[in-house]
Amino acid sequence: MSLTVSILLSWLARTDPADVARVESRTFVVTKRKQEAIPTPKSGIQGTLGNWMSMEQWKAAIQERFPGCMTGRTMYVIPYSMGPVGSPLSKIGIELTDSPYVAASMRVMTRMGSDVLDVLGNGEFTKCLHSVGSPLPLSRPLVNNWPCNPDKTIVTQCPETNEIVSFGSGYGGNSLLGKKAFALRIGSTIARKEGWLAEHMLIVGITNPQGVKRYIAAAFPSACGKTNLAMLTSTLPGYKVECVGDDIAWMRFDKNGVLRAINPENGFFGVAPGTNMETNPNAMKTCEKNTIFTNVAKTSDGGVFWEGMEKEVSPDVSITSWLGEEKWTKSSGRSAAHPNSRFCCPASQCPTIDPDWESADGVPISAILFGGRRPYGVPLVYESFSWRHGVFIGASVSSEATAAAEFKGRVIMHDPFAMRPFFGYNAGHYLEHWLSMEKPGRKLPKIFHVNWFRKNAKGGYLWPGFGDNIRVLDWILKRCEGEAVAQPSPIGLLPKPGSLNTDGLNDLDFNELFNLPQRFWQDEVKDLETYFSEQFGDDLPNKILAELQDLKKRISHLGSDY
Ligand code: GTP
Ligand code: SPV
Ligand code: MN
Repeated sequence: MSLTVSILLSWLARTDPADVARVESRTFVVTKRKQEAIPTPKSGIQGTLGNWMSMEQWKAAIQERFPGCMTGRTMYVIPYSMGPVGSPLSKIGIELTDSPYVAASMRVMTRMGSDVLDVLGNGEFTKCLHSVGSPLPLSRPLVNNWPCNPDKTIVTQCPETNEIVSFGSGYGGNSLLGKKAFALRIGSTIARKEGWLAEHMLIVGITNPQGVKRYIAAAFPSACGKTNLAMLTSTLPGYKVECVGDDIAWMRFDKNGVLRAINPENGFFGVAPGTNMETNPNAMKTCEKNTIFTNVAKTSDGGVFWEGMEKEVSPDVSITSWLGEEKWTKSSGRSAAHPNSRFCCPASQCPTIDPDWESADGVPISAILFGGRRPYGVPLVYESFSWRHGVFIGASVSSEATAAAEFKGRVIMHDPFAMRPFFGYNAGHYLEHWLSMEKPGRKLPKIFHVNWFRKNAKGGYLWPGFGDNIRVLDWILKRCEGEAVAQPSPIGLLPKPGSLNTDGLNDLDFNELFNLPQRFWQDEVKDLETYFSEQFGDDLPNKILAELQDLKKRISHLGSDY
């Protein structure tokens, strides 16, 4: 594959089925002291808030893997900027890789090229080293022409030396090192030092029918709807929704106390399945050209296909699945595209890209949303009582496991701030950092929790989602304007009856969407008590524990009809 060709046309990459997602169990933060990297779990408990490696283990792991690992391959040297080249908020990295797929994808996802070196001069940059770990001649059979080395895969970040070293996987966040490894893991450590926030959040601008524009940032775990919310097409008339970013936000308070956000990325690496002209027409238009597809299916007329595109392919084309199965049909029982298949395309191609998406100052954030896939008990939307309660809500985020990492099944997993796989330092210290943002003179954004994924007894979604999520954003914007459309409940502020615009939604079961089953919330609190004490141990900030105790007291008053 040649670099120039791949950015003019679209390209379909199919990976070795052994290399299809981030590998959390093989991702490590390297520090001198373990407590810097991860909280100390209760004794006998396996920690889930990241993995730590010592400097010595790291050096040994590199020594074991890297000598000779690029033999016979081309090494690409990729200078890149996270954030617009030369902006004071931007950071520079240089990635060495032996994967042309990575070089081409980084060209889309970051600002890459020699102008980055001009800006860098003798300045500081994050050193990124990546190899697919498959020197020539091959010692392992090549599957789908996708070299990788799953047995030896590791993704390591060392904040103290400002280095990222990744081996064995060519996939997504494992190899496009500007994304999760730099912008979140290394980024969060720099942010803590410098007093700002590096977050797993989309950024979206919404202009209401009165012409008032506000920006919202939202943290949802992987495959929980960030890209979709960032590119939302409103089903309510008169709203304009514009996209600043779909995955990562770097945010800092300016001298006027306003939280301002930039999207450090230059492209979207979006989940393909489920994306179509009804759910996300903007994403479909963004990936029409100059796109690198990974693990989607292809059609006999030269197009792409994935689950959700059934209405968008002509019935006379034949489909080749991501596994290369020709004349694929649904009756095979296997999916055409891998559930974590992706499109990688330039943000500038998004029809709703915000005019300020590259603004050096960032955009002002009025509200922060947390959310996840919660099939039971968690209402469509609620607002925090305070910043501190909002940080508690962020710390309590849970979601059904998804295909974006190696987990199997539909278990509900804790994912504080949607950052569990991406913390670059001790998650307890991270919560402290968030709590410390509350300072006099700052205009703190309001904090909300949303859940598009509550289900009815038959297993169907109670809420239509996608473009109809504007109805929830509309309520949130009203709250930002100070409108009295909220009423207290034990878990937070809920919409007052009639304040959520549900015009035209006929079969909505409002009670099922908003009720707070006491039993569910008692279990939720119990589970959080166990989770916080087992996983964060002494690193849990007292204020978070106090919020949990307050919630426990409040839900004891829950009646059966809430
Ligand atoms: P990552 O890129 O992995 O971080 O995921 P993401 O958070 O950007 O999620 P994305 O927007 O790609 O959505 C993931 C899946 O959830 C897709 O299959 C979507 O079609 C589906 N989805 C997104 N928003 C909604 C919604 O409002 N309702 C429902 N039911 N599904 C949604
Ligand atoms: C995610 O898993 O949150 C992604 C995909 O956006 S990856 O870049 O592989 O991390
Ligand atoms: Mn996404």
